[in-house]
Amino acid sequence: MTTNDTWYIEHFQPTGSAIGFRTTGKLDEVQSPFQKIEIYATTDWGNLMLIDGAVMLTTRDNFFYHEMISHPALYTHADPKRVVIIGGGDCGTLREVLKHQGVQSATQCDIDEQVTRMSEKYFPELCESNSDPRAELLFDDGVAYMANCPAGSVDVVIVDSTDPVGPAEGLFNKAFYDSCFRALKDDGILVQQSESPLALLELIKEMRGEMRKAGFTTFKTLPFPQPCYPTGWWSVTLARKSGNFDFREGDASSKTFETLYYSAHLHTGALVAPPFVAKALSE
Ligand code: AG3
Repeated sequence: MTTNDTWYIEHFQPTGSAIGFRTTGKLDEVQSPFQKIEIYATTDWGNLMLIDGAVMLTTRDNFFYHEMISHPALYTHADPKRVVIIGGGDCGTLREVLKHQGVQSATQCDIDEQVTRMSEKYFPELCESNSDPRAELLFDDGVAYMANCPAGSVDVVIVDSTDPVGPAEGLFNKAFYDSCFRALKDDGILVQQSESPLALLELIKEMRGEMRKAGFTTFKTLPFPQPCYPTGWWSVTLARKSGNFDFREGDASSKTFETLYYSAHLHTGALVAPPFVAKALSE
């Protein structure tokens, strides 16, 4: 062990813990009108993207998050054709969504074009589906985009945002969920990244509360490992107007595209909340 290694460490105040990476240099930095985006090269994790100091993704482990924010919702919906991604500027979620042949259109609406420009440069594999004719990339305010979506026009809304502070704050409240509810068809699904269930169960409860106020009635929080995020354990929360979270298990088992973490069995497992989570969320 040497003492002069350089590390990027994200300190996480709510849990008094940190996640860090050994870096070999800073590759880029841009201050956009919305946030500061930085890219580091690491010794073991490929490239690392930070937004305002918070780890967004690494080359090595982004697949956990991008697969779990996409496939459970898409295999829960009976026949998803029209998908909207709010945030997601690195395009990793878009790539997973477009693996589903039945999807006819996927619109990604991120407020910050610089996130996509950085991803194209430093995470090109995540952007490989950006030129798919079904993909639409918008750089606009996601709150306004959802508010203007025609009623009943969307099958799945995916909210792939940063933490609920700064530009993403408006994506965690009733007003935004009202728009999602309106835009979704009756059998539609809203799925949102919902932070660490170890650290922020209260936040997940509040999110669900706001979703409930907007009219959603059924909820499911799926935990999964995410080594690069605080506590190493993360979650997505699914919400529906009505209906359960049984999924197209046969289709998921016989899928013809590759995934690194997601599988029908992992999906089944993720539907089982650990007792302390189930208790806190009264599931
Ligand atoms: N979504 C970011 C989740 C928040 C991470 N939080 C943190 N490191 N404090 C990332 C976008 C990936 N498409």
